[in-house]
Amino acid sequence: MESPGPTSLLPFRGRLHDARTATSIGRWLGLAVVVCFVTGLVSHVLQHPPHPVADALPTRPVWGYRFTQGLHVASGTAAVPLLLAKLWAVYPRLFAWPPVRSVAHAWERVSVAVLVGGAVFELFSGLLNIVQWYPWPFAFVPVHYAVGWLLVGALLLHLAVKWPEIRAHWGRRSAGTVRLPAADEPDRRSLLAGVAAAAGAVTLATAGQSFTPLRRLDLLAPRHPDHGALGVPVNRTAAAAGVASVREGDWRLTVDGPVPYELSLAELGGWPQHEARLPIACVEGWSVSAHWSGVRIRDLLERAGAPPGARVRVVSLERRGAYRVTELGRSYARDPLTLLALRLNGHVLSPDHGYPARIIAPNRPGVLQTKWVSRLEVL
Ligand SMILES: Nc1nc2c(c(=O)[nH]1)N[C@H]1C(S)=C(S)[C@@H](COP(=O)(O)O)O[C@H]1N2
Ligand SMILES: [Mo]
Repeated sequence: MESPGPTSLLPFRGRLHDARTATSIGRWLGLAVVVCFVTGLVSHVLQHPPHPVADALPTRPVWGYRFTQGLHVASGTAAVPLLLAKLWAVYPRLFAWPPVRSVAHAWERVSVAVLVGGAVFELFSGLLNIVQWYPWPFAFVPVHYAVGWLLVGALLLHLAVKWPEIRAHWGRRSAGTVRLPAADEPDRRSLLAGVAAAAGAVTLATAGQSFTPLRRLDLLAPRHPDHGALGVPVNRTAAAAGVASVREGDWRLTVDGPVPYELSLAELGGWPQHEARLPIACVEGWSVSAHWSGVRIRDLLERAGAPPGARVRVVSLERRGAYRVTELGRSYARDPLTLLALRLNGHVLSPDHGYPARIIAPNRPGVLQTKWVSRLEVL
């Protein structure tokens, strides 16, 4: 047997575990990771805006978050089969001997450990979040976000270290110059076609949760755009949120500001009602467009004597829960499409959709579209 060079995989007898396979799968996986990271950043900024931009978040296009978050979950889902295939292609390197050849090599192995660990963690935690299963003691959002940076850092390092190999195997013709068995090429093509088919299949079977034209194919996603009262899925029901059914006469909207006031539901219904076609776009990837009507937030603020650049705190009837209090920055608060919605798709809100009143705003993560609103506070 030919004596293996330091980076050679030859001592391992299995075929196709070579740099060419790793590069071919790696570029698709890399693309998925980059798309996932960028769209994840968008989601982070919209959900937890840093102070300087909190009042200037873009409210157009109204479907912006629907698009980026759909892409976030779709690229993460497609990355699962790609990551498995990539790990299969490179796993013999785990057993390369000697395990550490130099200080530089030791660092490379550390970076690969971070890369693999980070990628597995991000995809696994993201998938479990989509099905709302949290079998871990930490908060999902901050950890998923922090590990995303770690992963991208390790990926950049990996690309830099592997650049010569990546370049040698990137194009079609370069195969000849790096002396890989030519007989492997048809099998490699079959393998890559299989991996592409797997990634395509999981994407097609889930994309319908946010891309409604594909909803008939939505077989694997936990939410279906057609399931739910009034044609809109429900992420957290009133029962799950511990919100008792609200009796019309008991509910009051309190608006706190320079000129505080209260409104009954009947009084609110007497205000000018505005309509908007806006999506609910959940961070978990599902989204649907819906027809809403209700009172403009900016009208309610004006009556409270709020200055034009005011922000608002929105408080729900919900007693506990991370999403019972949210804030509308200035750009949302003054947007004519931001409503305290009373109706959805032509009907009074259902209890699960936030009866009697909820927030709906353009280009806003679903998690911030607060249901069961009882109070607005001018900030
Ligand atoms: N008060 C309150 N509002 C809430 C939530 C919540 O748990 N509590 N969940 C949010 C989430 S995560 C989403 S995606 C949307 C879903 O709205 P829907 O159930 O009407 O589709 O409501 C949001 N509003
Ligand atoms: Mo959500």
